[in-house]
Amino acid sequence: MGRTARNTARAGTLTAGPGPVVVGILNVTPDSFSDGGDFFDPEAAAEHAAAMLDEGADMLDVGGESTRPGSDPVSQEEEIRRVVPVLKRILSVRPEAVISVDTYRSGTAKAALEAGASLVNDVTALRGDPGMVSLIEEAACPVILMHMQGEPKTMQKEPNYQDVVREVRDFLAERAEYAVAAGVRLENIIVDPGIGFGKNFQHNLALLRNLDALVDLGFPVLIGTSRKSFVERITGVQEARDRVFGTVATTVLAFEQGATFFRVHDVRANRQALAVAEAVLHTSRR
Ligand code: HH2
Repeated sequence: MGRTARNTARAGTLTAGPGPVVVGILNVTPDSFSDGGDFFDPEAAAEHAAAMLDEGADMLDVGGESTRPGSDPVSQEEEIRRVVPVLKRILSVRPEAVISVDTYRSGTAKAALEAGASLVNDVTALRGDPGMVSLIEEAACPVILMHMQGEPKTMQKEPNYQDVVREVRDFLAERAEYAVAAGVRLENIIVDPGIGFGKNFQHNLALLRNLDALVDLGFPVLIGTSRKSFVERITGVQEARDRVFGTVATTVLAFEQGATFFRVHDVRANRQALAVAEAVLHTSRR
């Protein structure tokens, strides 16, 4: 078995397990909302990746394009140029690392999988590129299907729902059905409500309060709340890097409702909180 197949199998183990799975965020971008420019240099990126693994990350999510509200897309060539050297560098020092590539472009996903990535994090849930679903099916790798209303450039202008929880749940169920109809294996699907992606403050809170409705779909649920602006709205903390305590609260609440994957910038804090939450909840179940 080649390295990619081995790492894909390892990613499958994370998907099948009870969790919690801590996903360390690595943005190889000049403009991400909280860490833009910090890890744009491949060496700095690889060092940060190793640090997150040492702090207890189970996997890493590497992205080459910011999808923050108002952001502009980059070209596929540029995205590949940012992501692939970093993947190679991380895997040369940490060959066992499970890495997802945060992209909706099949060309970038293909290049990343060839470089040793194990799964794909698609914020468009396979709507962004018609070639993505067949790539996932052929690679037999896990895929994260995320809900987003609109697109990053304009998504925060006027998010609008009748019933945000029901609409997000129905969307994720439909996207999972689409993937399965195209041959993607059920056990390779992870779903994500897409906190902050075409959602206002109340929408985000409603989703976090009712995550169990998404867990009921039967797929592992990933949650991405890390340092996001709803934490600022609640706490008044303007500096994104300082929103770790608020983020940790969301991690614990989401874990209690059955979320499995936690996409975070601050690995150490979230890992520690999850260890405690896990111990308490497991004890109380006995
Ligand atoms: N959030 C961001 C990016 N990718 N992927 C998933 N599946 N879920 C998320 O919630 C999610 C995501 C935005 O956060 P970040 O990567 O820190 O910022 P930016 O998009 O500015 O790079």
